Amino acid sequence: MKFILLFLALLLVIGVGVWVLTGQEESTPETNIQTENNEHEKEEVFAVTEAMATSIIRNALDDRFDEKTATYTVANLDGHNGPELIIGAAGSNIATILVVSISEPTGAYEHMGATTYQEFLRDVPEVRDLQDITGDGRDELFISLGYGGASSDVHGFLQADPQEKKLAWIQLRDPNNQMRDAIFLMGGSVTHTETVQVLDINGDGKKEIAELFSQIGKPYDQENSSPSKQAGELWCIARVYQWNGSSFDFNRALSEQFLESLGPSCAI
Ligand SMILES: [Ca+2]
Ligand SMILES: [Ca+2]
Repeated sequence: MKFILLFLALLLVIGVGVWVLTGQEESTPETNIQTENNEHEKEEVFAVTEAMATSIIRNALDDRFDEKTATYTVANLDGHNGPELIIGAAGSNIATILVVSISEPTGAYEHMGATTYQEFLRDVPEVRDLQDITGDGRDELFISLGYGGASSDVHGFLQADPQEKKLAWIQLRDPNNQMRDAIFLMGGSVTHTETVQVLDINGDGKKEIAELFSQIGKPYDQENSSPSKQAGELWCIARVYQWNGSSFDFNRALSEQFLESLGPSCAI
């Protein structure tokens, strides 16, 4: 009798063992498929809905900034792991540009850098263009920092560093050899206009930053340090900045080349 009980107990143990092993074998392929799906999802670029963006803006901005007037642009600044959101917002004399990386289609995000500054004009910053101007394959941010109507507007260039989670102004070396943030305060009037744009002046496939001023009357002494030419009633002044690996440096030869390439009225 004892032997029969032992035999039955043994059968039970073997049975349970086989059932567990079979169950594991069956579940193993499912686990693999699950892992593949997760990996696939990470590489997937998903759509950012307006509701998702609004919710992120509300969470990401602190109470110094007005979330209702905030602007946003969807970008891919790091080349993987889903889209980034570039948010521009302003408060009382203060404005910010911040980048968050949206890691999941649910709207979960990570902070990827921010720059906060005193407002130049009472306006909300907004992305004007995303372009790789440093030639490393990653886009820089060309931002409108404020628009003051016909008389003035402000633009700036920012570089995002996804690894360091930093967002910093691109550095510029001006004609007087001074380093400064790549922020351009453009004045404009009937007698004076200024523009800033990204162009390949010398056709080498790399982008330069070009400033062009035109005004009635000969430039003042200080502005004489930049190449200028007379075009009818107008005087045109050009400043071209070339990337040197860490900053955009004023380049006199390229500035002259740029001026020469312009038509009689200094139009591009
Ligand atoms: Ca770049
Ligand atoms: Ca070039």
